[in-house]
Amino acid sequence: MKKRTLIVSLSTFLMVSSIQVNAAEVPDGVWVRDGYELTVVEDTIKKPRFMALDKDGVLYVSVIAEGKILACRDKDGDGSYESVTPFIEGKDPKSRLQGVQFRNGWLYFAQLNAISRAKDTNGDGKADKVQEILGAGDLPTGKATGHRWRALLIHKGRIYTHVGDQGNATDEPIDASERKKIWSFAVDGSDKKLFASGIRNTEKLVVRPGTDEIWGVDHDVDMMGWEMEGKRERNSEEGQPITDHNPPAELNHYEEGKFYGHPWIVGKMMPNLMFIDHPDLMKYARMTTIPEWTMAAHCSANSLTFYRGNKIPKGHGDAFVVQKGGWNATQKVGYCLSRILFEDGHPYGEQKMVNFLKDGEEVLGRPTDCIQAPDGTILLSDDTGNRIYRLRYVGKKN
Ligand SMILES: [Ca+2]
Ligand SMILES: [Ca+2]
Ligand SMILES: [Ca+2]
Repeated sequence: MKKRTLIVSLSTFLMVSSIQVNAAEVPDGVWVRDGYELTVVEDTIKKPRFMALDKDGVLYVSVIAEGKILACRDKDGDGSYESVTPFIEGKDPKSRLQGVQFRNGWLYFAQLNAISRAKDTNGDGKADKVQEILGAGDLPTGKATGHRWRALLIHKGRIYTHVGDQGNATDEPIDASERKKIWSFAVDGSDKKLFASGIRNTEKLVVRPGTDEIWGVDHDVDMMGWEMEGKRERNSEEGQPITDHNPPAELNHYEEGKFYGHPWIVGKMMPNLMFIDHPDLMKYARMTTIPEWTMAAHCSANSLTFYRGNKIPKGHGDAFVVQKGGWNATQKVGYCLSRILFEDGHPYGEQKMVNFLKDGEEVLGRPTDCIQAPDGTILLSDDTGNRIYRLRYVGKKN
């Protein structure tokens, strides 16, 4: 990590020694779209995952590996966070504490087997009132295998969560398990309802501005062509011309009662090659709702936020998507923040905003989550480079 040289007198050092001096720079080689500025606003958290802001601008960051949610404060208002303290701690890393959302004074958080909410009632910055709303007996989980990150959305009195596939592409009747589905509950945990099905691994659900529409990005299957490509083990030298480019990652508009194809139908109504002889393939195709937008295969579209601000020209209503980069393509793909352009409620184009892949080979970061800050900037976490970045529109340079 490149650090600016800090020259401080001893007295200054003693005065500020309790405050973390945040001086990390963006790694050389990270590409940023013209007119935008990328800065590091936090670099002390190891493996930051998902983020939420409260009404006072406190940034909450989940750290799965440490079973914590950290509260980050920008005490001097310069946009970077010099105070990082635990808000929630002591959770089992295996419980995959990831999804966070702030609503009505509570920080809601999702784990593999629980959805809970927490509040700091005595102003010491740490949660002292924690209520489990849904526990292992209430929350559909299947077993603790496969995709273990539970999406979380609180919207209009309902809690939504997604329970991912227990494997890569599990072929079982749709109603045989509670997996591959979005479930909803009343905010007190009662009234469990199936919302949507045929979804492989959607880690975040968001509402499109001005609507009640629920959207998310779905990681699609790995190794789709391996049987045809003769591959027997990961990263063999035999090549994978089909798998490298298929199937695409999806941006979906999830609607109640709809089916999104997984595992039998991928992308825009293409059969999953693993199930080309499946007797029910056409039945599933006729049921499938296709993605609103598709992204590069194996880019690992991990999370998204809809832009509600007015600081990015024509940005209101566009979706920003983090593509973390995956393991299953021969050439590296993803490792970027992309902007999906919307018009009349539907996507029509995609722009790369930040690229953490240098010369197609060197990985300088793996963006994990993105959210919009009230000042109209975009925050993105990087759980591999261990940074939180801010993307700001600064105007076109001519
Ligand atoms: Ca600051
Ligand atoms: Ca407290
Ligand atoms: Ca799909």
